[in-house]
Amino acid sequence: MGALKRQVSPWRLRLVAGALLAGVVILLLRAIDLQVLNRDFLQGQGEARQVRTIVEAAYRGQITDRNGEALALSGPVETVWAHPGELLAAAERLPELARVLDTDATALRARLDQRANREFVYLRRHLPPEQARQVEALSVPGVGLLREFRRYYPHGETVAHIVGFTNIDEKGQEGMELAFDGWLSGHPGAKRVLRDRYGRSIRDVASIRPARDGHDLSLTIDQRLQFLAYRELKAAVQAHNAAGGSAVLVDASTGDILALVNQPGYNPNNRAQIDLDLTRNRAATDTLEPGSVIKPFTVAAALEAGTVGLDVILDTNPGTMRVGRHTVRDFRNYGRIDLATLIARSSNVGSTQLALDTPAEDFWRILHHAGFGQSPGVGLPGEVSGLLRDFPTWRRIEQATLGYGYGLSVTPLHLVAAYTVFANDGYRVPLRLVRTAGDQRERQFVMRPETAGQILAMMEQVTGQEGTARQAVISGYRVAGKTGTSRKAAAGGYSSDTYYSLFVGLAPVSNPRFVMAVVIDEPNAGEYYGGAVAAPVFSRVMESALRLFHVPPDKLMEPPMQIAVERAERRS
Ligand code: 59J
Repeated sequence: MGALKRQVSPWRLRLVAGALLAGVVILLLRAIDLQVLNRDFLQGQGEARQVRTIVEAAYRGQITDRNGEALALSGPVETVWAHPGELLAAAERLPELARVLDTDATALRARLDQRANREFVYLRRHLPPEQARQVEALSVPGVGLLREFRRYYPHGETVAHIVGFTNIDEKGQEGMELAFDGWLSGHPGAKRVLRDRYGRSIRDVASIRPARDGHDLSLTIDQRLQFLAYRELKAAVQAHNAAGGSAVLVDASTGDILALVNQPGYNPNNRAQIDLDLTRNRAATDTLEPGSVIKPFTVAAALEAGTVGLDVILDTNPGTMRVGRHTVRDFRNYGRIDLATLIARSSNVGSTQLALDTPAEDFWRILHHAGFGQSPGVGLPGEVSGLLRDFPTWRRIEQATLGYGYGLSVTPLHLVAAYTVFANDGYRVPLRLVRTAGDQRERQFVMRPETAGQILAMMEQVTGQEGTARQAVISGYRVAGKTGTSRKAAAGGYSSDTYYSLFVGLAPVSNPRFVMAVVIDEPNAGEYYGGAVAAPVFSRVMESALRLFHVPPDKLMEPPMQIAVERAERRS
């Protein structure tokens, strides 16, 4: 058919060509805009999906005992995290992921749905490396791994009250972990990494800030003695059905705390089950009225002030003494006694006479310099100062009861620190728990060397035939110390059936090497005298310490033992 040639007018042709040309120009301009002018912005947008800033965990320092034995250390673990959006986009993979993580797929799904518009969510923290490799092998989109550290306490319960523990983020919560958190923790780093679409890091893009590792902390503890003290204290608390107890063993000349234990205890590796009442370091935080273990200071104050001479004979008849409306009682009537007998038998009446005859200021000064009412300065969290009232406020009855250990409050740490005086010619040695601490504090003068030596000799009689603590003896070594049995303070006075049993002592007498305090709280199985309940713990742990440190014996062994040794020597 004859085509009807359509007439295209030249103006129209030009119009179309012009429009096409304009289109090309616009496209070109847009291309230039994208490729050149807006390039950085857009490229950044694209990469934002792949580049992540991640935290680089810092390595937390170890806590060790004095011989380098690890008490707290951090091991590498892997934490699994996810980008909820990306992972939900691959929801069909959730069941296999849940299986490797030991969780329920429905619960996992719910968790992700709840957090769908976040960038980061933990799926499982602190996995062992083998399990983490399984997660990695699945290559599930949106799932990533993060290197972290987990704290382990190889000696568990035995040293828990000293070391303390961290939370899941390795932040110190108790003990040295808390007190030295800054020193141990270091500083976490941050870096930018490029991730592939499975959430795996492919390469580091930039380090924003490198992780700075924490420092190690070396304690004065000897873990071997710590374990022995733990075992003996626990056995005694159990045997006497007691509410609790503490024992502290120190090096007499350096003040180094070699063992410090409390009952009840806890396992720091079971973080989820830690009962806060069990974490208290009673030796540093719990005060008590010390009772008779104060008497050596009462006698010392009387000698120092010149109230009495060394050869004084005190008349304690009839075994009771009235002070105002209060009656001071002895266990039985000791009659006329010298100072050594006062200590050996533990006369409340004799102590009261000395305390009342000594000027308050002189008595106060000895107690104050011995450290009572002041912080022991060990640096344990919650460490308390106890209470010793200033002498100008003392009433007569207070001065009397202070003489046999009531009306002041102390911790076991105070007692062990105070008794270093008798091992160091009258100077108190400050206690320490950290070996790296540079600030060596000065010794405190408390009493003249002669007085300290005289009291030490009296305290040796406590473990003698006539003393209250035959059970503190150690074969081969001379032992000095003081027992105490104190009724616990109760509403409106003193309980008639709950007690603290105490023993504080040192050995060997000829050149004291160790000082130890033992406190048993509410023994409840019949026996409750300090000599029967606390002294045996002292004796067992002290004997181990003397032998472990090869301290030369200073006492002839009892004949049967001597004969056995000689026989053994002849045989070899
Ligand atoms: C005692 C006290 C309480 C406080 C008394 C212990 C007082 C007192 C008010 C009766 C048990 C008891 C301020 S006893 O530690 O004298 O260690 O081997 O608790 O006296 O006036 O049924 N210690 N203990 N006293 N209070 N107030 C003796 C003594 C001591 C022994 C034994 C038996 C008390 C020899 C204690 C021990 O030296």
